[in-house]
Amino acid sequence: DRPLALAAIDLGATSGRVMVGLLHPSPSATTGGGGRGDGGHGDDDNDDPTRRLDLHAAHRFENRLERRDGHLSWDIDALWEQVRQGLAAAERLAQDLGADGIASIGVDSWAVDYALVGPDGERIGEVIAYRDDRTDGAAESVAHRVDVGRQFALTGIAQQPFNTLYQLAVDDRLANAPDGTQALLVPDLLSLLLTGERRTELTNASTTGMLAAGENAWSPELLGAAGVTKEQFAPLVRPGERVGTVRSDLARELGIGEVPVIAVGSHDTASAVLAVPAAEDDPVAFISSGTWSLIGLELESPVLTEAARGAGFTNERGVDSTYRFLKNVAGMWLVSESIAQWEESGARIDLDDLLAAAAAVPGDRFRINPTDPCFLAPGRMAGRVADAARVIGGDEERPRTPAHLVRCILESLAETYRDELHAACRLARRPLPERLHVVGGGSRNRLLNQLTADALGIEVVAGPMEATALGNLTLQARALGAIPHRSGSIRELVRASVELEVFAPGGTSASSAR
Ligand code: LFR
Repeated sequence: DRPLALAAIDLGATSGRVMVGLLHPSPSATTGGGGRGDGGHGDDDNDDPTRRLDLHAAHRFENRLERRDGHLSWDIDALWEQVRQGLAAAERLAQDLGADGIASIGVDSWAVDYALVGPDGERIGEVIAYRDDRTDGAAESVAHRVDVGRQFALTGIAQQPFNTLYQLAVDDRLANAPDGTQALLVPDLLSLLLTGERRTELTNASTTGMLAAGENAWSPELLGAAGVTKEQFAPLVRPGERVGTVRSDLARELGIGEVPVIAVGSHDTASAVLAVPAAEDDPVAFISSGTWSLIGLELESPVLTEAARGAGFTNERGVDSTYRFLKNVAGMWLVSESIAQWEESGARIDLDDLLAAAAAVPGDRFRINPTDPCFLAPGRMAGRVADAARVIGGDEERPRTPAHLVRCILESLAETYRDELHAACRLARRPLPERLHVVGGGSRNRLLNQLTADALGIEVVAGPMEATALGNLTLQARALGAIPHRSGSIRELVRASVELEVFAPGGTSASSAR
């Protein structure tokens, strides 16, 4: 029996990747368990706790913000070219690994950003990035139409300057666009390029700030506040449903099959939290740690109170009707943008060396507030962090070296995680959970994990690092019927597939056996 290979297209703000997930047939199926010779599709005989999904990188590439037509934008044509190369590489890799090629594809990326697509399917203009300053003042003017309390009560989404709602409200291209033009979120644009089908995936749709809380429908009032109609969006699709099939000309060109494109949690954070290796039930406490640190609780219903709004919390849709009650905290962005500044002035910085140096310098000297929107824009980050740093100990006025500055960032993050997790629990009326799961690229940061465990006084479970790709792939596996469609099956598969490291308060860490 051959393994089943699935491809995840996973785009982050600083890098993208096409990953292959390889799901081996259940051992019982290969020993001739009878009637299971199809590689494990479509029946509950696949409910085998020893099954694993192995991750293989087919293609990695950089992504960066660029100024185009006067706005910070994404080079979407370059990303599409990398995705195509990645899919061709994924097919070859899948075959080398003994599979029949890739059996399906799923796409996820950062949230909120969109392309305008004309009725002919051509993109209109650039994909402007959420860190662009065109939204300065937009939230305030939308608030004159629908006040902020009502916006939150209707959607559960925090009023962040970059929400699609505010981007659309100031998008002057819409007025001149031909009839039939639609806004497609970035993963939905890629799914359109792959299949020719237009859909709006639900988890990412929630980040627009226009989806009605608790419903799979737009809020007419907020569409109106943004100056758009529901016809300017493609029909909603739930994660796990099929978007379409890869266009035959594209399949031929890339040497891949005409395989299904499956809607996954196309908001990267939705896929990452799906792959939190939790055995516990609601509420699961998590940090999805990458460019941003998204910290909060996974819940079965949104928290729509005025107190939650006032505290800056949001209720984003998750896979399987879950809600992520969370706060956006500037995460590794603070470090990566500081490194960019040092490198511009000629330094060569290795992240691991920098983190080791940060661990070696004294702590408790400086603090910043990593939830302050002043850190949203790119540029001169090390300087801005040093300017913002408050002295809390020692006799230096400013963090002097990269190591001191990074130490300040990480200690500030750990304390913010503590405060925000406590706030989330208070607002959702839940006790502090026994452990906090940290997933994503930032979960490799051992100093930060330890500082977080110490600040919170609870266990920090670090990993998987590639949670977003794993959430994307495991949902495809379930949609194809290769793992059972029951609650918990995805997280079980993740737990069987990854190694985790546990950080206990007070300084000892332990690796888990698989
Ligand atoms: C993380 C993320 C966050 C979202 C921000 C902007 O990559 O998707 O969840 O708030 O980027 O899209």
